[in-house]
Amino acid sequence: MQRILNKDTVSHKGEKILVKGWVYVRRDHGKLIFIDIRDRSGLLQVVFNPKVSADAHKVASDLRSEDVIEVIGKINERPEKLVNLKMGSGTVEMEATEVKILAKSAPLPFDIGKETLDVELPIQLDHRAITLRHPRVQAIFKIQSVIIDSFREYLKSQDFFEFQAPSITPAVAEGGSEVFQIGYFDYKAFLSQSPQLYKQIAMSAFERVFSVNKIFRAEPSSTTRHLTEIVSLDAEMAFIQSWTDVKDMAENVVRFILRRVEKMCKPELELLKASLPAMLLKTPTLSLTEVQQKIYEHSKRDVRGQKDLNPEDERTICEIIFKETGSDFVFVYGYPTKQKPFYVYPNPKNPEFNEGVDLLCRGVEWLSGGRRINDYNQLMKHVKEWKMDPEKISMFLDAFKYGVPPEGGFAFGAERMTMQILGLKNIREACMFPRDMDRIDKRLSLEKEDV
Ligand code: AMO
Repeated sequence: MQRILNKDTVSHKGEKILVKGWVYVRRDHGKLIFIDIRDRSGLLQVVFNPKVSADAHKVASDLRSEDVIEVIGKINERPEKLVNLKMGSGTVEMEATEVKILAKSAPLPFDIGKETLDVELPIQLDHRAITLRHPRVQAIFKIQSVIIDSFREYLKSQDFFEFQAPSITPAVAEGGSEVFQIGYFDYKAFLSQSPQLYKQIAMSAFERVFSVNKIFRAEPSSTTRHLTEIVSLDAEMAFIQSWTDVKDMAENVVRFILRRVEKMCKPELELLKASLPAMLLKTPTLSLTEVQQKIYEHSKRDVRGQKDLNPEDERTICEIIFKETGSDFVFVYGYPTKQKPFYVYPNPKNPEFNEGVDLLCRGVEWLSGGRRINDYNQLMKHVKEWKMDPEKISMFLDAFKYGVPPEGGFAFGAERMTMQILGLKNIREACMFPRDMDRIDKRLSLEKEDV
């Protein structure tokens, strides 16, 4: 007999079919036993009635959460008052005639059969193999997969070419100390902080490129918005007229992603009680100086002249913009040139400030990008001023030596995007296997205690 997925059982009413999956919840109602069986498509209620099969009922009475079973039975329509619309198969149930145990589960450390997982996040992460089975947790990663697919789909529709960036690099692209140094045979190398230099090289050959790559940041602090291993969604495009072309492309990508998530992830969004962020036809766009002035006027906190926005500033400006316009997004451009990496294009009218741009959503920055320097001599000047070793980035510099048009690009962190779209409180919820300064699968502090 061929296996039918739970979600497809509704089109097999009156038929005897085979389903397979994990015991999600078991309820004993006197003589009747109800089991919600979970497979990759969702849940199905199976009823074990001793009058229908005494053998199947006997097996069912010993089943535990997460036992893996296969069941043969008849699909019956549920009486109207017992229809459960929260379940994809909620208009039907199976009346079991045979059941076989494929694998037994050990007792679970906590109950995962409830609608919300009442377990603190660190404990959830300690037991990731189990918590990944919870429908709410699964919904987060189903949506994340749609976000990443949609990023690819939109950029391909705009004639971008996907390339693979390396993870082992000879130099630090983004500057700063957030870099993991690795031993590379007898040499020193780094885990990639960003595919930045490689996407610019690839752009110089293919015009429009994107990549979906792991990046690594040695973030020395534990916050709700930082990971050490991140999925970076990067794009770079040649022949731009202005940094605003880059901003507009980024905005179109976000709009497309939001539309796709809305269309394809309705049950998951409902399960997570998530409402998508509001994006206007034109996202409000302000310079850093204007943002700082607004923060001053609204909250009397004087951050004017600061080199960057801190997390509180990001939250405040998002609140102000939401109140003023209804937009959950705001672009902020024009950062102090010296504050940003060497490749960012200084504003020709006011070179103290650059043509870099960030996109904030619901209080958190989730994208950076902007126009880049494409003139070789100007780039070399910055390489010197930023005290970089030209030898280490010679492949990158070669691209510019041999002619690169005006260009720019941007990058999103997939986890930040997922977190902000779904209104999650901690970025670790938006990463299947999060790494931070305290955790690589297990908590490192616990490892130390073991030693
Ligand atoms: P930036 O360093 O701002 O820019 O990173 C781009 C985006 O990556 C995400 N991100 C992170 N997410 C979680 N944890 C972290 N530690 C972390 N660090 C970064 C954020 C951020 O907006 N090369 C430029 C991009 C460009 O100009 O194209 C860059 O890496 O969502």
